[in-house]
Amino acid sequence: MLESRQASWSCTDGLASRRILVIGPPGAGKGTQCKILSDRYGTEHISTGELLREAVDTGTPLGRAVRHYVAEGFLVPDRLVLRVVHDRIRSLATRRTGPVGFLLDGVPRTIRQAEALDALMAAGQIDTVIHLTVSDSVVVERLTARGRSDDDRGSVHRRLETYRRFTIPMVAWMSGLRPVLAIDADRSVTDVAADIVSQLLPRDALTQGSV
Ligand code: B4P
Repeated sequence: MLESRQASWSCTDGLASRRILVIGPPGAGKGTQCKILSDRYGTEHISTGELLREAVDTGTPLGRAVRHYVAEGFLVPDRLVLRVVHDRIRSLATRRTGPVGFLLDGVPRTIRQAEALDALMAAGQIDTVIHLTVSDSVVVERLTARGRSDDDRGSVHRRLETYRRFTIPMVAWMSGLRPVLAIDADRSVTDVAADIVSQLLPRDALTQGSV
């Protein structure tokens, strides 16, 4: 279990010490928004999609094990994703002396992943969950325009189906444990980012310009 070094966060460091989960369908803009927040507040960005793609590109044993799942748009088995997340959070915790904050992008996607994350971080250690929502037609439009190797129509439809089958029930389950902040991601990148920031940071911090 990751030690409980962060009882609360302070608005003086904006979002840097907070533990924020960002979930949503493929193409909702999880990576896009996490990059904006990370650049602006220095919060560590941990993207399971990026870590898995890196492993595939460099041909590690993990990469060879997950290549087919990522390319076809299937969920990578929970135990492999959880190992990746566990190792990355551990390595952050050993590199940092202060509170360990992060934006966890694209995980959890199943109830099992959510349970394992809670066990890893101890109760209360995830302080915010952001759920980016967007319609299927917008997802298909964005991803076919992006054209990444796993963005062909078949893969995009499988990813949407997987999201409906596993991630939506996980969001419902998680909502029973902690607040889940639903953000309409069918708006411009800057509007979505402004909405997230205004919901995450206290109004006084925003008006005093301390963030
Ligand atoms: P991800 O890497 O998480 O998926 P993604 O499609 O890149 O989604 P994201 O929401 O980050 O989209 P982005 O910001 O890039 O996962 C890829 C694969 O990894 C999965 O299919 C799965 O196989 C595996 N995987 C990852 N995590 C896993 C887990 N926990 N368990 C099991 N398997 C896992 O935005 C997409 C496009 O839209 C970009 O071109 C962007 O410029 C554009 N865009 C973003 N916001 C916009 C906006 N507001 N307006 C217009 N365009 C926008």
